[in-house]
Amino acid sequence: MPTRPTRAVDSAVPLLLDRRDAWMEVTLNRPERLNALDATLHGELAAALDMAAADDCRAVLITGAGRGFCAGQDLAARAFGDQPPDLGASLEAHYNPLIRRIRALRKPVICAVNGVAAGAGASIALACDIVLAARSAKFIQSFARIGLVPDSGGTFFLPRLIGDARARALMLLAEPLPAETAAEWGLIWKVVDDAALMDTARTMAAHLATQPTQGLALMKDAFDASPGNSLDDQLDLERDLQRAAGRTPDYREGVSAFMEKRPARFTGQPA
Ligand code: LHQ
Repeated sequence: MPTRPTRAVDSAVPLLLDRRDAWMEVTLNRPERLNALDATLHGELAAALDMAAADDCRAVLITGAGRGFCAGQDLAARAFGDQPPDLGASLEAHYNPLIRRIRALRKPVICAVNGVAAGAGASIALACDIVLAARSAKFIQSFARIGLVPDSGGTFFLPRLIGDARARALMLLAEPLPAETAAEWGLIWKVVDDAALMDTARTMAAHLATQPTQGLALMKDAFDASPGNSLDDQLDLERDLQRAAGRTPDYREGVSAFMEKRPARFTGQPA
């Protein structure tokens, strides 16, 4: 998989990978189709995320080239034959593994939504840990416009983030949600001016790459388990996760740095 300068638009390469000091930038790069996903891009994205998982990078930033973030499935790639298509097979083969790969990463994943995020493209953004969006971006649950149901975790993430009433209406009406409203509603972390998006996202990725990576991964475990847990279950889980965090070198370093009144130098190493 080639490594290219991040914002170069070379549509012959559907995914750009840029390994920075201790973090990785992944750019969907089919700008002429608003970075819609076909089988090739899915393959490249899966390989990039596997690389990020195995690599010693400590944060991942996902964004899109051109004026869109991702328009979901490439509809031009879905030829209709005599028989109705099995879209479930497509989810099983590509989309569900993609969402699982993002959620399983043991390092923070930032999404910089540079433009429209539609269909599964919106779900990909919501699967990330921290979502920043350009002020001009919008989120569209566009499935109803083509007779489909929201997928790629959309019906999991949306009601949890913004509540059932707003999630249902967004999905049934397929109306675009401006990035500023998405932030007001708690769908995403923050909106920034378009021109500041990538600097803001990269500064955040560089910061997270200096943080206690193991502790952050354990924190993600707590959030992932929370919706299905009772308070008792969650208290037990926090006990176990804190036990694990307390055994990491970064806990020792964090306390030492505090006591010595100096900045911590976290390594992200496991116990
Ligand atoms: C596209 C696409 C696109 C191809 C823009 N495909 N070319 C999972 C499992 C299996 C199957 C089905 O789906 C799924 C999950 C899904 O993601 S389903 C949802 C699929 N996505 C959509 O329905 C969104 C379709 N796109 C749009 O509604 C609009 O393009 C949005 C609202 C995203 C942006 O609108 P505009 O800003 O007005 O841009 P545009 O429509 O003019 O698009 C620009 C170009 O990108 C255009 O090509 P052209 O050659 O005319 O310039 C579009 O055809 C192309 N494009 N989305 N998904």
